[in-house]
Amino acid sequence: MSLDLAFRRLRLAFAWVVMAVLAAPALAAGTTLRAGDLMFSAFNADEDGWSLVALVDLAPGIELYFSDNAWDGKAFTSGEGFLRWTSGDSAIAAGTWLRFMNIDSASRLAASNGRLERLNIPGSTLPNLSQSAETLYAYQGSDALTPQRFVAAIGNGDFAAEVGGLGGTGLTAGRTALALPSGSDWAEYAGPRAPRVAGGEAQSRLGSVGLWQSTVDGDLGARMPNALPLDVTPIPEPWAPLTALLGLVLLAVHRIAGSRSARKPGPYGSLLWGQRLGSVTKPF
Ligand SMILES: [Ca+2]
Ligand SMILES: [Ca+2]
Repeated sequence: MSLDLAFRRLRLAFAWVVMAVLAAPALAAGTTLRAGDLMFSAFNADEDGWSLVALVDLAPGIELYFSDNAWDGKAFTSGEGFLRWTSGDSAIAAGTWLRFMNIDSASRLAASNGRLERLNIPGSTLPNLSQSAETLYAYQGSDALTPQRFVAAIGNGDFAAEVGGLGGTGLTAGRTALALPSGSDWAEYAGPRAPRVAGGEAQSRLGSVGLWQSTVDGDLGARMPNALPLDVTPIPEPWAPLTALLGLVLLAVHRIAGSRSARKPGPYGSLLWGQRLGSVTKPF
């Protein structure tokens, strides 16, 4: 391959990289969620409620299921409950704290955004958070019994198989699934909310139990979670501007070399870097 051709290909490759960086969406959007797009941010077994924080901008019409039944790797066991949340007609900005409260009460059950409802499914009963051996899942699917995308989980039973494991969910403890200390009846993320943190970093922080506060006793049923939004403004990758700058420098050098070659035709003036004396330079 001639030096000229290699140079052209290198310049084209840089152009593609620069365009890809500039065109890449910073955050996911739409009604289909990925693991970690929503993360648990508070858990209250005294109130029977929890909160989630959105790490991406949520389009209107999101549908999400919750269950405190145990997932055995292929299906949910029975005996506990199922809920469905629909986000409504409004978009929800990344960083928003979403609260789900009093889920054990048909009359007081509510959500800070959208609509929360209990589902009557044969074999299931009342959803009710326990302060031990509990796992709570958030997921999307064709119905409550058919999860297709697990989004997040939280539990105080170390995700043991008998209380609800992570097998087959695609969730990872310490990342998209949070294992609270055994016996926790109240817990809340207490780590940084600002300055801004990129979505992936926020997910890592929310999944790190070391950044949570928790208790194993007392009645904290009336305790409100801290709903201060999490600043998840995307931070550009540090290498992106460097890549763009390098591409521009390369382009400028290439054009200068081509210009000099065109102005000084001769046995030496038409040579580019590394070309042997006597080779032919093609203008470009
Ligand atoms: Ca359970
Ligand atoms: Ca339960």
